[in-house]
Parts: sequence; C-alpha cells; structure tokens
Amino acid sequence: MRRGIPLLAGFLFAIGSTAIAATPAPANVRIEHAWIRWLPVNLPAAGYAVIVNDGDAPVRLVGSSSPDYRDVMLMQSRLADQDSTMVKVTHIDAPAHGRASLAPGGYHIMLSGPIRSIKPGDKVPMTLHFASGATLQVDFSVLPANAVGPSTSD
Ligand SMILES: [Cu+2]
Repeated sequence: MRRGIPLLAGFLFAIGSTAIAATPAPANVRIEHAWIRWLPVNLPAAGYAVIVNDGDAPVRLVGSSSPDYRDVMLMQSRLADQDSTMVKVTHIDAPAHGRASLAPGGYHIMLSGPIRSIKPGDKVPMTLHFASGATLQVDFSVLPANAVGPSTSD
C-alpha cells in the first residue's frame, strides 16, 4: 500500500505535464514584476508586467485572460493635450534580446468585471497569449491604489 501513493502521484504528474505541454511557453521569455493596481468600487484595474525576451526573435503578446475577470484587454495610455486617454491595442511586442514594459502611463492589461471580490494582497492568475500560439501562466500580485509597483529591489 505504501508504494501505491508515489506511483499514483507519478501518474498524475505525467498527465499534468502532458496538459502543460499542449500550450508551450514561449522559449526564452519570462515575466517580471507582474502586478495589478487595485481600485475601489469595482473600477477597472490595470495589470502591469515586464516581458523579458532573451531569444533571438521578437515575441508578440496578443492577448490575456484570467478566470478572475470577465473582460481583459490590452490597452495603451496616451497623453494628448495634457489629457490621458486609453486606446485598445492588438498587440505588444518585445524585441529580440529586449523587453516590453507594461507600466503606468503606457501599456497595460485592463481588467474589468471581477468574478470574485479582489483586494490588495490577492494573487490573480493570468494567462498571456502570444502570436505563436504559446501561452504563459503568471500570478499577478494585487497592490493598493497608491502603489507604484512591486516592492522588489531589482
Ligand atoms: Cu485601460
């Protein structure tokens, strides 16, 4: 009986690995500083992150989804005549051996229609979709409205 559990665990792990392999992560791409600026009274929140591309080819982010929000859109804030406006964008590119920053005042992931109550301190799972068909699963840290970014030193 003692041997049964490790065998079962190995079997389940194999199944899990197969499922993950079906949606490969883009090679040489990682996500840093993934965070969400939380806003009160169900105002739309914005997700920010840095897409680091260590590969020899550019990568293109074409969308994002989350089980915690009904509506997830790639957007860009722009300053026009002292007024900040937002436009929907179809993609965000990270050049070869470069990065794309989603940050306040620029690109962001607009999050509206929360499916559960979300508050600072939470983690929101997000799937980033790339033009190649690859996806990346990233947990975004929910920070308060006055946050300027995650409190990491690097
Ligand atoms: Cu927006």
